[in-house]
Amino acid sequence: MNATVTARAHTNIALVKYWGKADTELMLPQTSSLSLTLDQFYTDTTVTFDDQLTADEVTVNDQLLSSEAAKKVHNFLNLVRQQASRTSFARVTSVNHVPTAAGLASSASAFAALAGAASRAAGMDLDRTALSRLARRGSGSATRSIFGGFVEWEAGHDDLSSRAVPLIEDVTWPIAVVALVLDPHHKKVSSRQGMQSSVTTSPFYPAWKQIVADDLDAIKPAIRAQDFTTLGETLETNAMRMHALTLSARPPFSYFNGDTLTAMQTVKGLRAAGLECYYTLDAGPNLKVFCQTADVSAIQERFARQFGSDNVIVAHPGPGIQFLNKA
Ligand code: 2P0
Repeated sequence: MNATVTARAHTNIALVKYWGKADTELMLPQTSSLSLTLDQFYTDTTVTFDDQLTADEVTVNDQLLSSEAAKKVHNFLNLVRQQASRTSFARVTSVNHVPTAAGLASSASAFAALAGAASRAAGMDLDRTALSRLARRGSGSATRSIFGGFVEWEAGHDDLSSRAVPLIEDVTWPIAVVALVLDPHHKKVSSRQGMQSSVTTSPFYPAWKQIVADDLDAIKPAIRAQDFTTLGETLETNAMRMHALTLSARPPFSYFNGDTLTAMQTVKGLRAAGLECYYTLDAGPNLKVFCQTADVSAIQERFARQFGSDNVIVAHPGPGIQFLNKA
């Protein structure tokens, strides 16, 4: 009897970024990182191992992937097969739930959901710490999406010690993230390439490692104390310092576009007008603006006027991995 398992994992936004690997095979990061799991963006993935299959079959959003496009998934399934002592191929069906056309889908939710569904379908019963270590092998940021709320990925020094630890899973702090879709297209420089280039060519990289350590020391007590100003100032500065690694790489590159800079100015303007909010952004131009829920309508309205209401999505803290069926 082949088990079919469906898992749901939400994406996360890093407040203290992961930007560089120490070990590309084991996917060990150069530094720890810290994120907030979000409720609005998630992936549902169903996996069945089937002796009748002659290759892994991967469907994403109703489209069957070519073997080239499915390579990362196939490599990940090889790892699961090895750990579970299984040989059969798998049928993987994945649906990304993103409120608008694109731009915010993420390898974090994808590999977290795949780790959960594939490991259970292969007969393993991993706890969430072990699941976070497995998800890490698919994509670094997926390590953190196993847990809900505020999550730290402890860098560690080997496969066992590099895993996610929840800081506060059930977030009662009334905060929100206003996500701006400024360019829904695929990024030109992948995170994987971008961070590798930053590690090997930016002269600022050693400073970045110290920055992350200091920012983690500042942000964890701020989260526990619900100190929004320290949280916001730390996450905004951390994001800009991460992006300074791209600008200082050789050759230099950037994920910003014109709208990114315009939206940053709007955040500053909102702050000057007494609406406290702070931005962060990842390996793409789309800004995510942190605010307190009391201010969210006014901030959402401001950005809707600027970029169109379809391009403004409000998210809140979200849950960790869920299994939707086990039969
Ligand atoms: C993060 N990012 O901490 C950082 C900030 C993007 C900017 O993790 O190579 O898709 O699969 O480990 O996880 C995006 O990189 O890269 C990312 P891989 P991943 O969220």
